[in-house]
Amino acid sequence: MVAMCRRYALYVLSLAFPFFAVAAAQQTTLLVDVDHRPQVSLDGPWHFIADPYRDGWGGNPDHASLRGYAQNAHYVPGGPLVQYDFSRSPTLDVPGDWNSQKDSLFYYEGLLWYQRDFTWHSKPHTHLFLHFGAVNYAASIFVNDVHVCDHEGGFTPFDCDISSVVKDGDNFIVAAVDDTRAVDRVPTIKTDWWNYGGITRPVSLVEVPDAYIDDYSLQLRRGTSDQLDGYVHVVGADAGTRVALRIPELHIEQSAVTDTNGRAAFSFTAPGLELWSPEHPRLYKIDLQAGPDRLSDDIGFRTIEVQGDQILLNGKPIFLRGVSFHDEAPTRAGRAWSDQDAQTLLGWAHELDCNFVRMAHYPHTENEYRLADKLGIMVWSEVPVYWNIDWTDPHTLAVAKQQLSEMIRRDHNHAAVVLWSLSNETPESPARDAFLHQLAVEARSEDPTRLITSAIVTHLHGTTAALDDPLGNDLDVLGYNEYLGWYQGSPSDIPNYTWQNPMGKPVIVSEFGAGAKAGLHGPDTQMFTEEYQDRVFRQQFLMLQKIPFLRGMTPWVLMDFRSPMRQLPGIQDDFNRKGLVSDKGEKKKAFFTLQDYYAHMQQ
Ligand code: GCB
Repeated sequence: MVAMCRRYALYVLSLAFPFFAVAAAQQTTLLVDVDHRPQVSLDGPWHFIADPYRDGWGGNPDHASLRGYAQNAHYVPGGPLVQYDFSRSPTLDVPGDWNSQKDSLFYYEGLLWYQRDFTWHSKPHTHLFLHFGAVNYAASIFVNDVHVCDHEGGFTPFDCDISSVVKDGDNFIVAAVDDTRAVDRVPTIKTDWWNYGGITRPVSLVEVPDAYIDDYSLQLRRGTSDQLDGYVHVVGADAGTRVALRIPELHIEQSAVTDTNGRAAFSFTAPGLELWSPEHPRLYKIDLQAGPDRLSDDIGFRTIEVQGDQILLNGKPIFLRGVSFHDEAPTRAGRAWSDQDAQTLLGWAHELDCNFVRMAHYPHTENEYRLADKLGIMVWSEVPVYWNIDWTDPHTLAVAKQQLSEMIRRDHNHAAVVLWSLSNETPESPARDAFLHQLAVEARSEDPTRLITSAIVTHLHGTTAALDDPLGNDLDVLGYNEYLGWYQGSPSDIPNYTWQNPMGKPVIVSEFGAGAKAGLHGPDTQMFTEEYQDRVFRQQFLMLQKIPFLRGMTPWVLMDFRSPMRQLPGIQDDFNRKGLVSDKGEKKKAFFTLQDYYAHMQQ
């Protein structure tokens, strides 16, 4: 993590931005715990122009004077020729993907320009950041016609320092957002989920003092029950600046000074500390202060480690009763972002008696992680290195590393997060191994306190599942996906399969499942009925309970989600139907079967 503070600011700038031929912008940063800072929300209606021909980037060389939608041009009757005008253009709600807001944009993938005005009165000795919770996929941001930052990757936040361009009074923002799928992107061309485009998470203005805390971490040291280690990183502070850390409920007051890198290190004993666990999700209020900057957070303390094929939480073996889910908005479809979305999704997981969730296949909205901290639900958090991406392109590796670093940086203070996942179902090859090895090294150097995993395809040799993918050598916990009874074989054969674990590491079955249309009933041999799905779950349990090294499961999937790969009319209608709950919130039979199984599971 030490390395991360220094390295972090550099990599965003170094990423090429192949789709945007514009002057280089400043780099972005990522302010940790921005939700606990005072913010001015910029959520609400933003004007938009869909630009499939990319004309806003100056696509027409004969009309040089018309180039650049970054300008806030207005059409004036009787005035000069102007061929766009944001103020006359329709609006989209921010946050929100564009596909689920306008019928005309349902299948739209490409470039779309957003614009909104704001007023601002700066205070002396401050910096102003423009914060985006997530923009899918690539964003180029302009304030008052100045190109302020670029960002690539659709599921992590970024902050642009706009202090030097903001004016006293009226200002405007233009955001060029491009969700074109491409071979060098992460994810790449094909995924089994909807490529929801747009400014999908909240936007705000965040004012901080000239010297400000951009990152911190406080973790329980493995093998102890009261030893806390961490750091606070301050930007713009002289070496020797005093940083105070308080935990009022434990009567702890500590202080340290920044080094030449702006980093103040902490290490102290916290007598009487109560540990975080699913049964007792204890969070403590942590107050930080560096000069005039103050920040608070609610943090839990626990250890997570591996011993042989066991996973230990706070030193004791634990079984992870989980479920996988997409960041899909319950009952309205589209990308999830609100507190209500988080409460519904994690509320269902809680009802299932889960102590664990797999947030598939990319970093979810941060409010889900905060709620998981409060509810005591452990989290598997993943980057969208999905299926067969380009293992040899340096840009692809850079953008995968960037998304991994941003995920870890944003979420490393959430006790709920126990596993960082590097990938999902990647086909075996030496190039893949080399690529994912680099991600594993990166994750370990940035966060040595958590476990590393991946979801791997299970290869079957007859009725034997041999967990021997070489990727396992880089992991602490092996995730294996299998679809016995759906894509592979019949449900009646599932209990005949046996599992081998040559690496001797803990195993999570990270996916199994079957499709069912809510309300479609019939014989349990008929695919897409609730009865068929339910039978697959029951048969899976007969097999899973015989695997001696199984340490958890995250069946696929909590709720139906949109995917253009799922076309069957009257049944799928653009939804992957493997949900235990339908996209309308109807619980299927298998929901109650899993609930019952977890409720009776011996720990
Ligand atoms: C998988 C993928 C997941 C798909 C699922 C399915 O193996 O990891 O993203 O949605 O199968 O439903 O086929």
